Amino acid sequence: MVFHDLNGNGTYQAGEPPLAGAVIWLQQADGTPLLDMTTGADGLYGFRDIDAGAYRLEETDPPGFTSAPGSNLVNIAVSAGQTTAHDFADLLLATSTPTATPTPTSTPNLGQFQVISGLDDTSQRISSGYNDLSAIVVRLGYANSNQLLGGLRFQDVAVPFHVKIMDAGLEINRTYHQASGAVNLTVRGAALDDAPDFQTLAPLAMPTTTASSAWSFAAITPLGWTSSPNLAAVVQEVVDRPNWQPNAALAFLLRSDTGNTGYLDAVSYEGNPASAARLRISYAVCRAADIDCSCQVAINDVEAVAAHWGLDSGNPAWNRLYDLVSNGVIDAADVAAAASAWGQVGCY
Ligand SMILES: [Ca+2]
Ligand SMILES: [Ca+2]
Ligand SMILES: [Ca+2]
Repeated sequence: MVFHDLNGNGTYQAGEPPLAGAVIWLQQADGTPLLDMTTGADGLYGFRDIDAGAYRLEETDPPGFTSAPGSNLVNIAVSAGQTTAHDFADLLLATSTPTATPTPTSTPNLGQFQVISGLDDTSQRISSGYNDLSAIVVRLGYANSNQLLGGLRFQDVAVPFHVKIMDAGLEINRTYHQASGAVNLTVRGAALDDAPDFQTLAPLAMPTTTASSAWSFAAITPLGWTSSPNLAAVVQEVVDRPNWQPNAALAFLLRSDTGNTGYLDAVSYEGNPASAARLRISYAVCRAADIDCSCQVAINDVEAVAAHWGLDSGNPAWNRLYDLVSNGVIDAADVAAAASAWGQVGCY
């Protein structure tokens, strides 16, 4: 018989319910299958007219049940003219709770920043190079026969290295939008560890991130504060730079798409500091060994550390990310540290 082992002692007691749906295989002693049957509501199974000899019985648990380790496979001896009985004791599977998807973090860290200097916002004409640093607006789009490259720089961006950027957005306060058309921008970050102001390095001279995001404005539409689409990929690329340090400056470059025929104006720091551009970033902090910042330390993280074994800080492929036991070289201690963190889940 197959029964629900209510008290978990492995043997049948009166009152323990029989189980339907268990599949019992009769096998030769070497495991070769001979016969099978599935239990009904009475939980009973049986095989008749078996030659004397050594056999095995194997149970497949009915749905929702499990068995003590090793108890699903038993050796039995059948003697001529005798009946051999074996009961399979099954246990109710613990009600499965939904598998928790690793949650990056329940309360993301949030940083909010604003342009705090007139040298930190500007509009540069792409063909002439004229850099309009001290205007009372940041003009974006097409004007004066030039497509424009806007620059917005934020100081003291208190976002640590090796974090997962969940969301990032620019906000500008539009005061004017020329009626002639939509303004479509491509937003990139300055690919710099600590971007200087736009007098020191004009927007056109700044290297840019590979990641970009489109930001489009319909003509006119309500003016005032306007938020960009999610720029997480752009910000991620900058804070993943091997030498990014928290409280460095982060600059954005807003390039007019070539099809633009009009422009919009956003308030600059010179126009009104309270209405200067803003940046908000929400992020999760990853465990040191969670190399790819997936909020879970998995085999790929251990492999990533191992793949850099032997590198020291003088090597161009060096990244402090892999130097878990910080001594300037990726060695066995770093791989061991990653391996011992394997399985840890979560970000902060
Ligand atoms: Ca300015
Ligand atoms: Ca990971
Ligand atoms: Ca090390």
